[in-house]
Amino acid sequence: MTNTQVSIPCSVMRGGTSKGLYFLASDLPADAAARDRFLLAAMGSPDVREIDGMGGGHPLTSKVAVVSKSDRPGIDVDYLFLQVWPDRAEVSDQQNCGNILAGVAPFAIEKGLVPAQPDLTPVAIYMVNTESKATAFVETPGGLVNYAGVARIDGVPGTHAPININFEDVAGSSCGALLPTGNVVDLIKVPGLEAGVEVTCIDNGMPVVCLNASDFGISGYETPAELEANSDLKAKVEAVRLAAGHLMNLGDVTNKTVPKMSLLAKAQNGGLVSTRTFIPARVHESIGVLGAVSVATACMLEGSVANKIAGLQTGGEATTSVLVEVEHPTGFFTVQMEVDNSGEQPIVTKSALLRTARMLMSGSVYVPQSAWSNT
Ligand code: NQM
Repeated sequence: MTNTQVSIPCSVMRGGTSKGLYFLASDLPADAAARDRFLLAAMGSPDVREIDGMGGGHPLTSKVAVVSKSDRPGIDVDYLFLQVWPDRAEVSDQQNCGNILAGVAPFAIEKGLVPAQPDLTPVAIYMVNTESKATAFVETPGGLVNYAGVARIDGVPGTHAPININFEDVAGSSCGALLPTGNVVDLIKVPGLEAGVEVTCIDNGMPVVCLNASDFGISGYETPAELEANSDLKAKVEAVRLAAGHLMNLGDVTNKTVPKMSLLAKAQNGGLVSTRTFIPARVHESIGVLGAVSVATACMLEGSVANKIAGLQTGGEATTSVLVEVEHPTGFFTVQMEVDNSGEQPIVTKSALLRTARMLMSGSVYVPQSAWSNT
């Protein structure tokens, strides 16, 4: 604390392929508007470089986790995810984030919200944004969080301790149904695509629109920078997104970070499908966690845009466990899925995946006095 600045406790963590500020809810203003004003100042938003704050000038490094002890039965902690827009004075709670989620369990143990077990500590997390549950497993030898190990995730250099995460019942968590439009495929017509483009709108933890990259005149193997430089493509993708938002029960999504737009192509490196994902203004350097779960689920649904590209045969045994490798600009994202094939369409009953996370800094974040009101 100084005469002109206010500081509050904060940790900086890498969660999966994202990075953000982690707070205890009790340290932040209770009032949402006061909290958001504080977070914008802490991140340095609005400014494309976020130079006067902690943000990294990209949506993937301008994220916040708000964590508190939970009083829900069977749940250890509540996690609220907040996206701070780098270039707009806006904080959004409209989406969840499975990457930042990876840091929540170690943070909760470090901050004493969850007692560490002798070797491995399971942390049951209620994801406030989507009212759904995840369980993360953190190595805690001797009762201390271990960050070192041999687990590798694409998009992050080096190896770290594994954090396995299980999701159950995340279908329809933002849109109300796995297939929010009621269809496996819809046709959307926008300027420049007057004949219509086939889409699969899906929400298995993250609202995603699956598209065939070739329908947009691209290969689907371009780099994120090449895609971001293609203004004609960006305009078409955004027009389809705005139309899809209404069909997916999300209303006007002009200022929302969902749905994500995943342009798919045949896998090139032995995976199931290749992805390039608009999130939605920037292109993801890899793919979001729940975004990958939703794309992988779309691959299972017979006749979907993703299924046709992946060429996946569905059906067979009543319940199967499948390992799905989703390709992205910097490698693979592997999702383990349990699938119930007894109905007309397969149902994903459980998904599990590997992330890593690391505490980078723990201390205080400073904001100008004018950005703080503790109400
Ligand atoms: O889909 C980025 C990320 C995400 C979201 C985004 C995520 C998820 O990679 O669960 O993790 O799609 O905005 O952090």
